[in-house]
Amino acid sequence: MTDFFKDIPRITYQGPEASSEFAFRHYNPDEVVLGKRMEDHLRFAVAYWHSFAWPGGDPFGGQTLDRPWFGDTMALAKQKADVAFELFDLLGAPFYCFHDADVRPEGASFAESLRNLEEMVDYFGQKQASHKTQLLWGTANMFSHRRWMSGAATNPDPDVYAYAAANVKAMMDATAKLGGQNYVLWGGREGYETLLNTDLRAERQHAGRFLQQVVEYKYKIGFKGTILIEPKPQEPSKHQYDYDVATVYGFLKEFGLEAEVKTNIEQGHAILAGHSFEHELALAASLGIFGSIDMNRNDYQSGWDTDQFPHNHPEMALAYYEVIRAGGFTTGGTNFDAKIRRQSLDPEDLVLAHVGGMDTCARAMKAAAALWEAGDLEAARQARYAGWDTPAAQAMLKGGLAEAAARVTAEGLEPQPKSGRQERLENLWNRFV
Ligand code: XUL
Ligand code: CO
Repeated sequence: MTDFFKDIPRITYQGPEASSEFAFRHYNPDEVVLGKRMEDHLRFAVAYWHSFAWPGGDPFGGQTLDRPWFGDTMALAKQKADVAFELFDLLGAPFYCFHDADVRPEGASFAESLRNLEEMVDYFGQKQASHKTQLLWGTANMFSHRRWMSGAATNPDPDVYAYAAANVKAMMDATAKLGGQNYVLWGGREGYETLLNTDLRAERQHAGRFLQQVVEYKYKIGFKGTILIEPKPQEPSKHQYDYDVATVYGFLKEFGLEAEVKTNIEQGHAILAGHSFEHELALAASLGIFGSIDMNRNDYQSGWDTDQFPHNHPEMALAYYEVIRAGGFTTGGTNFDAKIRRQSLDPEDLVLAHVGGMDTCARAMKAAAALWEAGDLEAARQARYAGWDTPAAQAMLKGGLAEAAARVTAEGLEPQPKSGRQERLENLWNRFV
């Protein structure tokens, strides 16, 4: 045991009237909603990078957080892991997620970095064996070190492509060894800064072949998890290739991967792409590529990827409604890709940020589940499209344009506009949140 969280109690469900700050008011892991325990619906994960590796910097200033485990030795990396599992225990979190660079010191060579990673994977394996918390997903950080500045698989330098392959292979091996349920690829610098020096076609071909190699390797090692792509439109690159769900789907189709790869959709990334979170979730579900979510929020005024903890449950209810409509998570879950603010120095801040995030999501999920159970919204949606249930309507989809057009004169069609009832549906929605 470290003493980092000393005197902070284990967080338990105490109901909305709880008097302590250190309590769940809405997240009751054992409460059954839509036939499933809340814990199994939400599948919360803590993100290692924000909570244990981030020093508190912003574009104008450096480290504000002073953590006893900061430093480049294996002993400190293990201390960090000890503290991480203590937080997971306090929260009762079922999952965590990490990048290679979050957990091991960078070595002087790839071989040394790999040895460091493998030692940490063994350490995590021991921790997982004696704790509840398991691995939701692993991923490779191919954006922080200067070698990635012009991209990883899309780098003009083929040696960097090789280095990217080595990193992803190592992290897929690590994820498989730890029983991870997914493997995530977020194309941190897979994009461009200026078209003046960029061959879009070559970079796309290399990214597509790289992803095929990832899928081939998944089968080679018998990894049972899901491969996930995480869309984001910009930041750090000016333009990222995995812009949004629609763009990712087109990319997967081009390289024959649409049945192999799904999406990890992040709230803040959806907003940066000019969409709502629920739009991205609904679109992915409708395309059969919904996998998992990165939960957070951005500051709506600054336009930066500020990765804050969610605290707006009516907004999140719209998202969880789409998760429910999609049939819920299978291998995916709710990963808090969220960090405390750089002024939030205390260990309590780190714990309570997660408590608030988990409560916000639980409240949202319960509201969405109640509306789903009531069925009014789905009934209204079905009624709106009911005209398509007729044989004549279905026949139009089988025949050609001329046959469809012939109905107009043959049946004397004169379409009558019908109300979309938006405000009535919004009022219905508000009765549940
Ligand atoms: C960056 C981001 C990453 C990915 C994993 O915006 O979301 O943390 O989730 O690399
Ligand atoms: Co993310």
